[in-house]
Amino acid sequence: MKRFSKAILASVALSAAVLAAPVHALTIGFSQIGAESGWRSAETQSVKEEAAKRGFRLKFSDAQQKQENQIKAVRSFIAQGVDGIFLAPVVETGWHRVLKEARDANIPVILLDRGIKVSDESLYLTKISSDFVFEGRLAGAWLAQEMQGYANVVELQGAPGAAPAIDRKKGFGDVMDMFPGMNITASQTGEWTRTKGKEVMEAFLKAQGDDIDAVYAHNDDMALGAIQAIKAYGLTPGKDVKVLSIDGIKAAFESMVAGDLSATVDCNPLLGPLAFDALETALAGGSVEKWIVQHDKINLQADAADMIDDRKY
Ligand code: GYE
Repeated sequence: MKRFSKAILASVALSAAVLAAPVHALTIGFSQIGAESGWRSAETQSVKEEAAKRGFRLKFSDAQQKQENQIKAVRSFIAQGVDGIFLAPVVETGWHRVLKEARDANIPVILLDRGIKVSDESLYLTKISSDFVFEGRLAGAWLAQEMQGYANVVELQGAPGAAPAIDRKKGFGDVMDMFPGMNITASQTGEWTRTKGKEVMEAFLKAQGDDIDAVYAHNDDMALGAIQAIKAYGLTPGKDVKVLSIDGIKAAFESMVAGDLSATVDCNPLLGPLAFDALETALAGGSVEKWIVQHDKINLQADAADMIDDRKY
């Protein structure tokens, strides 16, 4: 009897162990551009938190702003047989070959926060991003009204070749072209960072000084760097020079509360939930829109104090 009960106990224990074994956890490879801005760090955090929440294994790669590192990472994810790839493409071009390798391996690729230029849209499942041309137009419309149609504007562009830099410049320029009194007197990349934004603004001030009425920065980090340069030059941001940017990060709201930054256009970085929703839909055989567009609005200095506690990034 004793031997018999031991056998039963052993088989019960074995089946309990088998039942408790985790179902095959899905794996996602995430090729992130880097950590150049507060916005980018918020996006990374959103994806990592959502992966943990949904029980995905996450393979994360920081490309340090280099496309060749992103291509290497995507190839590595393919070789490891991941179930899906998230790619935040640092520039618009040069993706055809590696995305074809992912498609040939039947691995869905989701573009996060930026678009790419490819002739064959079947190379990626979907793009989850804002409409950067709209953001630029919204920024331009606010500035033209704020300056009553007359201002010398200097522009701090994002990194060359990046979709948001190209499109935010286009959108803003579309509106400036409607106002003969609004002139972009200088435009240069600040590479998305505070340090470079400050450096470029110092050069603008050296060249144009008090003639600068406004600064349009493609992201908050460059705007905050420019504000440091404006103060060091002896001018008062928000009074002598209006500073306007895009992203809507917490530090931008703090700057608006302090009276420095005048306005910032939202650009949602919390794309983790949307990205995993799209992937899970595709893996279950469902269809996904080619562009899951995020809708943005402008945030003004006068409202910042009431809004800052509710900001999610
Ligand atoms: O505006 C900037 C980041 O791709 C929308 O990249 C993103 C941009 C964002 O470096 O802060």
